[in-house]
Amino acid sequence: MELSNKIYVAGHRGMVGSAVCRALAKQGYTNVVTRTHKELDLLDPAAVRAFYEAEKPDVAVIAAARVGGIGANSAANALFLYENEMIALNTVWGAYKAGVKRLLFLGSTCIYPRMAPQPIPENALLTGALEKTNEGYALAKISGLKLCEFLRRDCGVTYHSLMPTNLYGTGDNYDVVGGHVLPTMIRKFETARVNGDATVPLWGTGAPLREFLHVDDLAAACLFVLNMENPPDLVNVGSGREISIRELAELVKRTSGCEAAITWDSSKPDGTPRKLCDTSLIRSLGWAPAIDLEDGLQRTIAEYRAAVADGSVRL
Ligand code: GFB
Repeated sequence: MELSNKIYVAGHRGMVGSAVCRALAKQGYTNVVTRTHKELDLLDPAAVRAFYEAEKPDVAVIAAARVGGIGANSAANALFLYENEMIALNTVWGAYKAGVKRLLFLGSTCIYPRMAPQPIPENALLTGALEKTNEGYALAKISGLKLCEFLRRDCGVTYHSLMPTNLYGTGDNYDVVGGHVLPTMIRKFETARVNGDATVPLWGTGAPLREFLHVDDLAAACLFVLNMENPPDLVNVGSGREISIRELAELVKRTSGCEAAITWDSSKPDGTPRKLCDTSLIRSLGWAPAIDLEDGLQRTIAEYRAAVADGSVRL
């Protein structure tokens, strides 16, 4: 990418899009185009086409999505499929029709089969059945990445995808019903610490294994692949470190300084048993994460406390 390139970041108010905007600004990119949800409805194909025709960006980064944790996904697979499918098709197809030559599409490692080999290599895609709790989201993201791959092959545009593992960090959503596990744990332990509660209720058995990546590491990976002339179609991004939900709970509890006891509600879903992505491809290309989970967590809890103090916590 050239510093003079006009770069459209879709979803700039979300955790991922805002991290990409911060990383671009830090690297000296000043020509960044954004639209709020109110200004541009990404579910509306005509509006998206008109936006691209008017702005004609050189590069598009698609970080817009309806996202949520296991609770939000499993309660609304239809909505997650519909909205994410529309966002993916409109933003990718619209870019192509307006002559955008370069596009990065962001997905999630839930696109891989539930029982994929671990760590999950990129070529595990479409080799087995998906995890049911987030099947709608996964199907939409698979459509988006396939559309990029087909357009690249058929029409010669450089459209490619990154599949990040579970993310956390600056600008996360702290909704305890629909949110992801890590921000939810931060909020639950912090609330219990402040209130002096005796217990913190968590979901499932604590046995599932997950991998976590700080969103600033993902943003660095986005710029890394965008600066490659010929990036692979599909690249995993992760920390390479697996941790059980039980161990994660102990780590968040310790970092927060909370003394409450943890209780597990096994009527709530565990989701996929294991989801560690194989990051050998991106590492072989020369990228590695810089923020380990302990440091990232400390920083995120400090940011959460500051947001609570000034009333800006995203829910
Ligand atoms: O992050 P999370 O909601 O989603 O949950 P997934 C991860 C694990 O944490 C599950 C457990 O095993 C949950 O049972 N968990 C324990 C909790 N306590 C809690 C809690 O209080 N809240 C939540 N939310 N979980 C999502 C997908 O899967 O990951 C999305 O649904 C997306 O599509 C995203 O791919 C990255 O890791 O299971």
